[in-house]
Amino acid sequence: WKAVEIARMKERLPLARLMMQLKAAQPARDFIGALRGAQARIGKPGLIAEVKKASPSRGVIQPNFDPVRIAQAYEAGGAACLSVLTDAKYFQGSFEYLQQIRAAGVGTPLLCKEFIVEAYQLFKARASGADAVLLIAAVLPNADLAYLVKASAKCSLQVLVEVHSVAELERVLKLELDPERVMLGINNRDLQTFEVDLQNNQRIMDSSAGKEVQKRGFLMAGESGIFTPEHVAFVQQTGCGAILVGESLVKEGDPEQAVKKLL
Ligand code: IGP
Repeated sequence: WKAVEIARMKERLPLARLMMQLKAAQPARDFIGALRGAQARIGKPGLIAEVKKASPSRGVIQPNFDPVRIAQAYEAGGAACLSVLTDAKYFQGSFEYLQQIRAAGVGTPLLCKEFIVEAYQLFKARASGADAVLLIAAVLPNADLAYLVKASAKCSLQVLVEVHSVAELERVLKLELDPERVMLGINNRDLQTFEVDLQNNQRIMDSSAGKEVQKRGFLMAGESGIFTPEHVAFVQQTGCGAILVGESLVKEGDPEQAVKKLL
């Protein structure tokens, strides 16, 4: 195990070099603001469209995967923000996709979709052009969550904190999070069984913790398993002002049309 860890560390850019890249990065964009703006404009949840090649539950979804083409198509279709999977192990993603999309001049704010457990990954995300990062409550104890949220703010990253149960939302509520810099997402896919259940979205939003986060002004996103305009309407009526959609947009040959059809 140690040997594997050491090999992995050696692949890493030394911290000092990464910090130089971080300093040279273009200023971050307002991810949450873009979603709120879209929501106000179209009267529907702001769309975070996901650039996704493969997933553990579905295998390769997009065989001729071209991240820049997909990102540009999502933007042309009217997505408010993009999510880019960078996790290599389970999703065949890459930080290079983020860089390429940013370098191609895509203007919508970008979320780095990575299993983040330490600050190094935040620096890497920002240096690669991300404007926001995902932090998953299920894999982070509250002390780590609090630390990573603070560290994100220090490098100008906004945060999407993901929960998939009422218990996790109650835990997250105990942290003092700022609704201007942090939004919350409800993942309707069970990460153990991969099953999707949109009722989960309703259950969590209707719980007292769900009502409390809405009262505190957090932008809420419904995530996973959203395939039709009816699904969008369902998630919206639970109180979500944003949605995160991957598979149903990537599966279609024409991602621009897919976005237009969904909204
Ligand atoms: C998108 P879908 O079912 O539309 O492809 O789901 C997104 O919600 C999903 O990719 C996701 C995810 C995650 C992936 C949500 N949370 C955490 C990896 C890690």
